[in-house]
Amino acid sequence: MEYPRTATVSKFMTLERHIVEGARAHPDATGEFSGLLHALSLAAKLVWREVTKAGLVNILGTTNHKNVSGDEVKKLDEFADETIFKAMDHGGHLCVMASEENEDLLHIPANYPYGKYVLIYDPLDGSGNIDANVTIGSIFSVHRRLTASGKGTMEDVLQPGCRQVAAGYILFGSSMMFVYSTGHGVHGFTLDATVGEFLLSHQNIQIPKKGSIYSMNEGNFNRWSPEMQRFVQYLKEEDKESGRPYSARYIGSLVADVHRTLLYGGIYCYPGDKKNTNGKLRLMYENNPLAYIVENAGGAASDGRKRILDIQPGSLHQRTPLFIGSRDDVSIAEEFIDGKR
Ligand code: P6P
Repeated sequence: MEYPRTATVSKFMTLERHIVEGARAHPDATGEFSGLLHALSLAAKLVWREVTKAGLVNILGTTNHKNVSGDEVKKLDEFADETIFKAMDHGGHLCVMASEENEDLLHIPANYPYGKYVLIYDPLDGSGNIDANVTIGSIFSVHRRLTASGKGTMEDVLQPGCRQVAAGYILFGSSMMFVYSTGHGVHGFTLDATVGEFLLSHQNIQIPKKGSIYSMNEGNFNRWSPEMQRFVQYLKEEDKESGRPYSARYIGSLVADVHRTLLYGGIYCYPGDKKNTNGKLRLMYENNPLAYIVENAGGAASDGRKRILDIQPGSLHQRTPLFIGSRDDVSIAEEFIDGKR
């Protein structure tokens, strides 16, 4: 007898089952990659547990020191960073890690085996919003190592985004979501806390080809180039045929702003300016993983001129401008930035 394949079964497409079934599509899969993603989902739940009680227990506020990017490190930042590292350091999936919170590479402890993957992550993006209970999140990028064996090196880490084998983010908001891609579509899972499982809620996310929302910190307008200023003015002009004016939405949490852009369409921009020619966002653990996700959903991501995923990294914490979202909107932005409009 076979049980009928009812809708109920598909409703319980857990993240774990999705990962395992995805691995079956790769005959040479060893299960190492599945194990890596599963460990990451566990780390996400551990961070979520602390984030949900942050307002009750005294882990809000700052730790009175700054990270390599000069951002004030809040206690949840540190907790998330350590939690992800400790959840990932012993599984034998990784040869090295790197994170926003650490200047140098994060090496696998000597008593644990090395694996063939590299994990680069932003443990808690948008942390400036923690005290205001605004959506924040973790962002991750996975590469296959380049060196043959042993301790991972900077060569293993500083790979262009087009070589990622997986990327994604975890959203800590009104609900907890795990969004990832391994190059075969973008899929979103929402935590059902009653069973402690991530259940498939957004299968094969496709970003609209063009949107009607723009997302950027216009407080920086006067520092932007004339080309960028013209692009913003264009978005605000009345033109029913092209769907303008666009609506402005800006949360100030990159992972939340990009997630909304992924689902609704439009464009998120963090351009360079007179003070910071490369803008604020970091290539390795913000722009690359988000560009991988958005491109796998049919969108685009560039630094205004060049595809984000084609940029050869020079250093671990380097910044690049970011224009990410619907393909048509990113193309229009590039035309303005290039002075063609
Ligand atoms: P601004 C958070 O620190 C962050 O890196 C992103 O999450 C967010 O989008 C950006 O900075 C906000 O920067 O300059 O607009 O405050």
